[in-house]
Amino acid sequence: MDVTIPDIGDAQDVEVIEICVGPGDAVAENDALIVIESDKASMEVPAPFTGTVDAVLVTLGDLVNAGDPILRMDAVEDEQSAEAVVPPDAADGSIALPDTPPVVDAPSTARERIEIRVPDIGEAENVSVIEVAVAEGQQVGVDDLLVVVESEKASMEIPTPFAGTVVEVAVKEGDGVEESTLLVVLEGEVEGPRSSAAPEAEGASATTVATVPVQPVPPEESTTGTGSKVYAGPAVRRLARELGVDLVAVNGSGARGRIVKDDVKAFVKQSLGTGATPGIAPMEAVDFSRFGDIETVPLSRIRARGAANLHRSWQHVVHVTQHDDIDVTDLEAFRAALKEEAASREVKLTPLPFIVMACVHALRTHPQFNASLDPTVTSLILKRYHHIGFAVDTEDGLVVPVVRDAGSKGIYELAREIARLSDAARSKKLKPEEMQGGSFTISSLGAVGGTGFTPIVNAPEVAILGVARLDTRPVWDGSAFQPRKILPVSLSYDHRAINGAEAGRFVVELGRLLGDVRRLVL
Ligand code: CAO
Repeated sequence: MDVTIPDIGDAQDVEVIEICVGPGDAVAENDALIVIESDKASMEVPAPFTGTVDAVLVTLGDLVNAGDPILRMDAVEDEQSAEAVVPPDAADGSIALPDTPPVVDAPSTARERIEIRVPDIGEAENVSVIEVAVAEGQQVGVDDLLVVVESEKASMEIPTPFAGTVVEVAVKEGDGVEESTLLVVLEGEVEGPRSSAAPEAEGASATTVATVPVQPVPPEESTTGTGSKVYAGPAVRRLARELGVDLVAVNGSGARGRIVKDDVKAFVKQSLGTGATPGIAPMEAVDFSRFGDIETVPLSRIRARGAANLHRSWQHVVHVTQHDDIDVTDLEAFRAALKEEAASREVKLTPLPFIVMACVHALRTHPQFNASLDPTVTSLILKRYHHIGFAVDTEDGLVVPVVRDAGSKGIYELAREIARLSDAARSKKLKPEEMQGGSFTISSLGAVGGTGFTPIVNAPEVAILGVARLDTRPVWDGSAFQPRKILPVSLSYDHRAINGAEAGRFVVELGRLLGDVRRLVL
């Protein structure tokens, strides 16, 4: 049997926001099948009978109307008498999705006292106020939410049809209400139409009283729009969707753990304050002094900014790290041979300028490593320049100056530029433009130590080379162990832009170049 969307009043093109079952699921009568949501309310469509879900005919985001089939169910034998279209009519189960503003008439000119009362709620029982969204003295605009009420099966927002000032809030969360219960009194310039209910004169003042009929609460058979896992009303769900908050992570402070708007806002605020990702529960503040002596040291501006940038890269980039060992025995012999010459030129020749040069060569033959993804991740922007950033460890934190046009520089020039930029970084004299425009980064911890690490890509670049400490190791040459100088490297890359095989080939190419630096002149 096809289960269809029941009568949903005037509402049209109502969105499917949750699918609670899948093919093969056994469901009992009244179990939630899907959740739909209009502008003003969300609600579950329940199973009309006990049975098994055969096929789900809608997907998330579909817009549905009364009568549209949503899924196919096999009924359990003795339940076969159930109607195919359920609930069959308004008397026993239609869902009134409020969609239109209150019907009011008779324009008004003076300041008015407007009473917002609970409208006709059919035969709904146990209707209670679950959220009071305004306070006395608060200014409200047309359609601002005033109160949310909930029956056993449906939640319902009551917005204001007029702008004005809240002069009285007559209910509080948890109050039981029924038709005509006074909820809120507003005072304001009523420019729009007014209640068709007869205005009454307010004895104590010169204002007019207008009783505003608001949208009906769905009848008792309609079901709550809160979904199966999260207890929140439609306005809260909408706010959460707009802010990208997963309500599962939010603690509800309302009655019976219901999530209210303030909970969502507090969650986002806390997430932003801690740099956490919306939707992921932020780290809680811990009073470590309970466990022993502590000292709180503020982060330097460079460290704090670096932390934010690293976190952003960590979240956006799909990191993979390719490790390899490069035999640099010949390079080290060459470097040693150049020591005196370098000294006479007043240059300190470390392995880094050779690594920079080798990287530029490898980037020329593997241009996808010298690139950035566009923010929509639909194209790769290949850069024809080779500006190589390198991480400098300073007292205030990590700084990444950039060697411009590294491919046009010889080894001594590269060595001089690296020394100049690292001195400037450590003495805080780097100019902003000397830290911009990098197309690939090298992070060398060789002087510090370690056998390997996973550097974080300096986004929007797509790759970074980590260099660990070179060491003399025994390497088997086929007949004996030979002492060889081995340089461990770790290439982290953005897997969205680069495949593993490409990364493997890039590192092998680096090995060929650093293994025999004569190749750098080819
Ligand atoms: N293995 C072994 N020794 C190495 C080496 C390596 N991979 N790389 C450099 N060395 C040696 C140098 O040859 C030099 O030796 P001598 O003093 O005997 O000549 C010594 O270590 C110090 O080198 P250096 O640090 O002065 O120069 P450099 O060109 O290697 O590096 C710079 C310059 C600025 C990159 C470095 O000083 C630095 O700050 N590194 C830290 C980077 C960092 O913090 N990265 C982590 C960031 S998180 O991704």
